[in-house]
Amino acid sequence: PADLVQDLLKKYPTKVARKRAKQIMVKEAEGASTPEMGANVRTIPGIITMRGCTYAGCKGVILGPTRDIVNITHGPIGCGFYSWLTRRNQTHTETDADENFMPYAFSTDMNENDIVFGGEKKLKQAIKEAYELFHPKAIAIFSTCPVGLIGDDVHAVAREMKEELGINVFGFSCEGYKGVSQSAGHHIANNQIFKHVVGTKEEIKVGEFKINLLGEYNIGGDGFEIDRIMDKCGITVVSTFSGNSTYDQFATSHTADLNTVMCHRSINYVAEMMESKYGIPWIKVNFIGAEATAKSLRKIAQYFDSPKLTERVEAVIAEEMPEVRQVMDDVRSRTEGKTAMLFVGGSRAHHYQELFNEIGMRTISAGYEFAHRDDYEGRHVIPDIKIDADSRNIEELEVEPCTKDYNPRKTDEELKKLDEEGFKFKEYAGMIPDMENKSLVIDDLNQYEAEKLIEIMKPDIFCAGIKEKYSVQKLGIPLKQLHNYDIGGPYAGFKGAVNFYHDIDRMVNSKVWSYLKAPWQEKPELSATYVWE
Ligand code: CFM
Ligand code: HCA
Repeated sequence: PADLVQDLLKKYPTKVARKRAKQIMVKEAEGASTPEMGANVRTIPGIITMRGCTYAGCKGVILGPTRDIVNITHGPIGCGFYSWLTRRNQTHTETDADENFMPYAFSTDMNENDIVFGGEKKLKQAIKEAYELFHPKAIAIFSTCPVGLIGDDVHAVAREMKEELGINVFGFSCEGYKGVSQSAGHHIANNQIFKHVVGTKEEIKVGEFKINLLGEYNIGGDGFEIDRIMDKCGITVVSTFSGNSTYDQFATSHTADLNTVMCHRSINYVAEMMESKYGIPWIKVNFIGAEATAKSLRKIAQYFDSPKLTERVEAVIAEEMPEVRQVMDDVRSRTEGKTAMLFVGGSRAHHYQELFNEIGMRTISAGYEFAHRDDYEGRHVIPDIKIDADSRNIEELEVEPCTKDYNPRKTDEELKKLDEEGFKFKEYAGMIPDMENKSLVIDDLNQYEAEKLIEIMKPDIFCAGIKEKYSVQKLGIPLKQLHNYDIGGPYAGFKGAVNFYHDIDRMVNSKVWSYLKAPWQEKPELSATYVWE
């Protein structure tokens, strides 16, 4: 693998190679100390990155899947269009009378005139128009690059409109260039939702075991499958941030007794702030993979420490697993030993390794587009992460315990008991510890390196997004989109695992890929063989 890294870097100018080397790592043997992973730094100009922008992370990712807030993009129409349901997050209203604005793309459609004379008037007009047409509970404004460049004050407009219309109106300074990737957009989104919405309404959903599901965005219906399982277990999901969510779910989320975090990268901020302000502890969970789902359910049951819940969770697992095992074993007979590469976002490159393991497939290389060091190495490295100018750009909220609603959910004795049982709060071990020895970890992979990696390591499947899909498939390697799932999904929970096994089986065992010739197959001088030890 060390030679492989040299191979990947040798075409680069020296300075570029030196920078990229910090973001490429060979997983060392178990127990050996993990070197620092370079992450959350600017992409080198000229490199074709897989990343997206801060606006995409705020508007598209975090607020995109929520249905009854009118989300207005203040900017050119392309930004609004790009972030409009392109991630295939689904939603179901509870009754026909409930609002669902997700099929709409609201935008101020900024043009040259607005850039020269300012866009605030147009923004006010758009907010009024949206209000008159839809009478929503809330309106959110999202800033695109030109907004920050010309200095439109979206927050002043929001305050004025809130006063005038009597509904909640708030803005996001999530200009595309604000951070080094979409990750900055998550943080900006989390801050504003926390400041303007969380804790603003009294309890609506009651139940004995109440949780929030943080960092689950209902791509391909994943959230529906998790809700089905929770329902069966008798666990009440007060709010989901933000798959299939509503304004009232966010507003009442402080009434849950446990925060469970799926995508650590995008939402650990909300989990932390809710703990400080309301005393709600958080745990990391993962519902990608049948075994991981069972483990996460057991962890939730352990937290609530109720024999009734534990019994029910065990009964659900016992009921769901036989079908999963049957398909797992059957598919495994055809997928065992095949290899995968995963280069996705800030959490799925890790989570999906579980599903591949379940059908005997090995992840030989993986990486995130925009995760931070803690997502690679584990949360224990957070105190050592250098805060650079790009991160300092993003507001860090000071959060105090709420005088009205702060309520530690567990007594000291209860915490001690959990601790003795080995129960860990606020823990995320990161992707690298779960990876096989000698696998290759690469942050912010780019087009050039992707092609090179495929040429050398020839995986049986490559997982990434739409920008990578066709260039990879032209190399004769099937590409599974793990952002929008192509047309598949859900992949979460028990039923999702079954769907995934079937889809991967079809892809890695299809003959069609062998008919495609990659450039190095036509010109053997481009060929190389990678030997896995
Ligand atoms: Fe979290 Fe996500 Fe992801 Fe993400 Fe994303 Fe996404 Fe993703 Mo695309 S919040 S980090 S910014 S799990 S949109 S639903 S699929 S890159 S791995
Ligand atoms: C985003 C959204 C995205 C893009 C996916 C892709 C998503 O980053 O703005 O490149 O295919 O999941 O839709 O991550």
